[in-house]
Amino acid sequence: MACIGTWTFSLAAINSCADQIQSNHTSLDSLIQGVNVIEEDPSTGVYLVGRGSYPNAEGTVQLDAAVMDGENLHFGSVCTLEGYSKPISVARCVMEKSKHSMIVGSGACKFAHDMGFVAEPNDSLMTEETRMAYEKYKLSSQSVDQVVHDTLAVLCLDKMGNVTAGVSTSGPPFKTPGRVGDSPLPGCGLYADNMAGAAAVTGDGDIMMRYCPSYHIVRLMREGAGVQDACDKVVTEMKERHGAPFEAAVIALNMKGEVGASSLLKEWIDVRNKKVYNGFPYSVWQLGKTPTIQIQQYL
Ligand code: SD4
Repeated sequence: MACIGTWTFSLAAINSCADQIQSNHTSLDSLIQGVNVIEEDPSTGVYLVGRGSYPNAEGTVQLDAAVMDGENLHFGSVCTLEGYSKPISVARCVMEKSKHSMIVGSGACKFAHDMGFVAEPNDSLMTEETRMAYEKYKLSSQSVDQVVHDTLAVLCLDKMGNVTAGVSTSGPPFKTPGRVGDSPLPGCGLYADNMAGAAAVTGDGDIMMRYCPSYHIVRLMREGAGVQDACDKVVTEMKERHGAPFEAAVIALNMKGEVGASSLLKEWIDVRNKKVYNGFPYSVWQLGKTPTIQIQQYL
């Protein structure tokens, strides 16, 4: 039993997942509940997740999310969902209650409504902080001071030996309306397969999606690679092929509950408290241990 999540702000999700998994809930139920904790918290929206996220260039919050069940390779995602704060729950419904794997835009909004989710006005998904940032963006036509690429990705392994991956993000602040990143794409933002384990990524999705890193990590594990080696190999390959620096970090979990992480980040500054981390921070829980934040050094 184990779970791992991207960045420091995932700790609340990992705490929730650890509690749920130890209470014999499935990795799928535990993961959705853990991700919902962050999606619903307006104070973590500035990390580009759920309520309180930055809007797109036209002032509309558009969210992407996905979930993948390693037991049967079932997958569900929503892209550019407007008016709903918990996109991963809608993604779960796509996986379990529709005959499709991905629903986007107005179709995703209609699907969410049909599934019983209650739509909110765009304004209630924003906070004073993100409203002001958007006003500043409109005046200067510039992005936020520093382009951020945070995303919440969580991987869980339950007592029954099932692994699940989930991702939720708004994408970059003031993105082009309709832009979809790597997060809701299977094999890119996330992948889970009980034959090997699960992986997920965070960073510049416009670049990372070209490398299908999550599938690649899981495939390497399936072929016998250790979880850390698989992460390092895939990140090294992206770095070499891309040539120029970009933001990328990966997390992975194998069926023994061992975790790995790798990144191209020399440092990460927490926008909330300005704390500087020398590498890529992530949260992890493993059976018998307390959930903690660990830091993966630049590769
Ligand atoms: C994306 N990887 O949409 C996600 C989240 C992110 O800037 O990096 N946003 O590209």
